[in-house]
Amino acid sequence: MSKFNFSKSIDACASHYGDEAEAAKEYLTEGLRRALALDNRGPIKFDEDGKLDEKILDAYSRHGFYVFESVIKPRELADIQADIAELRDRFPIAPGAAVDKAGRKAIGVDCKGAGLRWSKPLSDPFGGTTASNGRHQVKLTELSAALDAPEAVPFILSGSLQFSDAALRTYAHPDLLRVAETINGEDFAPFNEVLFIKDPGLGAAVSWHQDGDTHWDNPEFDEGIHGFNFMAQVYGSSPVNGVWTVPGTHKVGKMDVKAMVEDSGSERLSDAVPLVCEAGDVVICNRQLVHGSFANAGFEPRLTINFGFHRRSSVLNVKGAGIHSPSQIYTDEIIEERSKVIGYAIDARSQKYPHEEPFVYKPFSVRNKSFTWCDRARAEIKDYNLLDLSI
Ligand SMILES: O=C(O)CCC(=O)C(=O)O
Repeated sequence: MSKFNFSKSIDACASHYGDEAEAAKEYLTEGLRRALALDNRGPIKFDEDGKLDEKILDAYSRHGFYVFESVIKPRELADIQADIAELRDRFPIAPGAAVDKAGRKAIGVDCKGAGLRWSKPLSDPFGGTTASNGRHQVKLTELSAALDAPEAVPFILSGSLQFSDAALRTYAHPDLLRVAETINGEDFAPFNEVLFIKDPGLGAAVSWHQDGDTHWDNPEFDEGIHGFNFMAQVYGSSPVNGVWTVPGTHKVGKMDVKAMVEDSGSERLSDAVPLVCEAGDVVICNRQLVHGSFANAGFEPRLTINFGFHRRSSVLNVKGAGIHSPSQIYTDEIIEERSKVIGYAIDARSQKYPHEEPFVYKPFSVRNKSFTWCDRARAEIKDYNLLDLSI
């Protein structure tokens, strides 16, 4: 039997869809089967030059995503889970509140950058709105949460590296940064980092969309021009609570998602598959891929540590899209300033895992720049996400 058995959650989730319950159940079940039949999952492998294995690169290019299994080992995973629990204890008690549930100053309350976003349980807050330059073209079905559900639940935490040391350390995972180096070049640049929080019975949907905003009409357009996200799974990811993608759509430019929904006869896009993961797996997901997630009406939690990287040429001297941070032209100086968090993360990771060989980030090593993670550095990265390289 497969290690992935979500039948109880699939039944519970499908039952929220009323007349469409059977269709939802069939879609979730079939999607799981089709996802597991794809040839895009397994451990990270490198060739003798230290580059990502060619077969993995081919599968990533073909489908637009790849599930790297068991990247985060049990010790690190336990550290992340404990850190996230502590972090959540420090969230404001409600939207707009200044204190956490213990009456302490809550995280992010004095930050200028985007911080914690809340949502109505099982809603779709972005679908069919102008949020993020209108990239979520359709509204997904909003489901009814339990009568005792809170009015608003934590949904997305932006600028997450300033709030979670464990997320900061994972950001510098040497294998993941080597993947970023193979795909985006040794001068790769950061993008942005968030946590997606999808608690069972509460987590909201993120309607179908493509992430890129800037280069759709660029004569140099290709499948990698808007970069990729790593999606590290803290508790795993299922057809019910996970992101779904439409494989191959990262290659074909800007898509008409409304037409895709019409062609499929419902929001259940016919060619989509879910990202199916165990805790500790990390997905690499092309930002141009059509993707989204349904409201989590199942029993398993999902929390994704999202962090993306770009090719330098995609951001250097490019005007930002204004989605993740205020729009401006990304000069060399801005990119260098935003990249500091990579240096701090590598040192933070070395302090915790001194026996691991740290990643060497070439843009700093060629200039003999080094970084030390300490209280001063922690203060320095406050609001670092105001410089997210948003394209
Ligand atoms: O994690 C999710 O539910 C949505 C992720 C997503 O849309 C993104 O990373 O762009």
